[in-house]
Amino acid sequence: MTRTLQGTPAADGFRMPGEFESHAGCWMLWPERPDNWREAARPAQTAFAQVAAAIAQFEPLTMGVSGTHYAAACALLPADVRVVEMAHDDCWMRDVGPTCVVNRRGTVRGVDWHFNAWGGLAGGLYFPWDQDELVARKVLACEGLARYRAPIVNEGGAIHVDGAGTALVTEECLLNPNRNPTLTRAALEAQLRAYLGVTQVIWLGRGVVNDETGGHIDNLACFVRPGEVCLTWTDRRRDPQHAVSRDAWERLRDARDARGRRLKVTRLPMPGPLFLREREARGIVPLEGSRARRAGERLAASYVNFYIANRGIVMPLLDARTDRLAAQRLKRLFPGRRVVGVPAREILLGGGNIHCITQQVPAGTRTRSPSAS
Ligand code: KQY
Repeated sequence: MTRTLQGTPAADGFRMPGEFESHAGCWMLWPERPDNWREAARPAQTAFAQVAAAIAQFEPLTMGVSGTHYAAACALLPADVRVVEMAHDDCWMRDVGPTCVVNRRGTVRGVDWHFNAWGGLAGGLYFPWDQDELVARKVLACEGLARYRAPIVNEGGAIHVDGAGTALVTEECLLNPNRNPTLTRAALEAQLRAYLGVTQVIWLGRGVVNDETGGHIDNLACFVRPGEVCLTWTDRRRDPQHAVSRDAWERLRDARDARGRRLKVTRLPMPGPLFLREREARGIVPLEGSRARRAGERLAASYVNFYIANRGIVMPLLDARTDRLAAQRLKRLFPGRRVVGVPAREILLGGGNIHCITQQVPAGTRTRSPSAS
């Protein structure tokens, strides 16, 4: 069990650190559901195992796996990955895991948002999601970290922070009535201030075209460090993504961060456009109540969906025509880190990418206190 705290992180002197700050480790969940992952999730499991192995080179990695898949997952994962039995509805640890916050003394705590499968019964991706809803609490219990229960629906992929007072979000996602229909923009900002410890929220418009999360920021743009953002970009004017990225670029150009600075914005070329193939669609077993996938539909492919590990970047390889250029840009953006590419089309077919399937636990001086303080 983990201790649930009253109050809020900001009131208690906690803030969400940037992903580029030091980590104690990273958590993932194992892909299993055949209505989202083709061929009984086997190709996705290979891809997830490769991501886990890549991250484990840089920091401790824990994989949550259902009892049914436990032995098979252990056989695919490298020995240095910790495997724990954990029920879940799907495997998007970024969204169902805790958002960790730290204070000046190095104490780490976790925020447990309400989760409704990216839209609940009004456009969500599956039902039920009760096991996903328990994941953050279980991770915090395993880590010995105290928990704040936030009173809003939110996902880790819907927020990025610079760790220095600024949050980056999209209107498409946070203002979607299928998340928190009674909350205004101002009320949502107040919740982000309280639970992330930020003072400035930068609102972009829409997310990546056809992103089934309803426009998560983590597929569109992220902080590289305070004062610096990278943004998914296409020069193809007829591609609907062009207007989306252009609008984001203009908003970022006009924005100021929590310290009043202008942001430096680097454009990361987009792969594709990429589409779901007939053969891939055939391998998915449709289930009533889950989002159907159709051959020919556009995939929300973006290199921005990478994971920042201690001394490393784990990036998705998605398109042989653009992978190298994206990797070069990332190397320039993160000079102190080794860029490792993992073939990630199978993850993309499930609706997200490497950032969406990972969740970091920041380094602290007291991450495992017995009283979960
Ligand atoms: O963008 C993310 N953080 C998660 C993607 C979820 C896709 C669900 N099929």
